[in-house]
Amino acid sequence: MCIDSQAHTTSQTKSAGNVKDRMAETTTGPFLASKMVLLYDPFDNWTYWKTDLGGGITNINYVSPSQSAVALSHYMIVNSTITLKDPINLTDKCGTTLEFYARVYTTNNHWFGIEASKDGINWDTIDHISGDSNGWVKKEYDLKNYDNSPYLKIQFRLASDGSTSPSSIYIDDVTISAFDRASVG
Ligand SMILES: [Ca+2]
Repeated sequence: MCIDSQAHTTSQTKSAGNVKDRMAETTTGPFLASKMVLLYDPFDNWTYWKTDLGGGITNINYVSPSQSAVALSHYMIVNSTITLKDPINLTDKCGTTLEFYARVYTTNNHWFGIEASKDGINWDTIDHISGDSNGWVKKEYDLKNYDNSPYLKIQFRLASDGSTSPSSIYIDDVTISAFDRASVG
């Protein structure tokens, strides 16, 4: 659901209408709105992403058969990024969420960053993970701060201190979804 001031105000305004209008809202209103999947990627291919160094797809580990995305640390590589190629348009969208599965193993001062951007230049850190996830874990993030933005890019980062200790992140089944604002009143 889109719990923001605009949706709320509209709903309140409509509630001032007659009983028939309110009944119509009850049957067609926000509670029946379904979330739209704006991007779903099981990493069968590398169509939607780009990487600077160290990123790609692999069949070593996966949730949905038979590939996932991976970034591996190597000596002298400080940052491996996996970045959405084309921005997602969230105009008139709300309740935006990001979900994916991750399998994380970081050593030393290496870490896995989940980042989002409204311009492809400045990146906000959504989460910062280190250590061993002990297998695949589902991650879910609220991206409502990006609701209605005409531009959203997601970036996964394996940050390394340049040491030779191995770290790896695997990512699968990335899903970005949101409600259509019109469908929630
Ligand atoms: Ca997959």
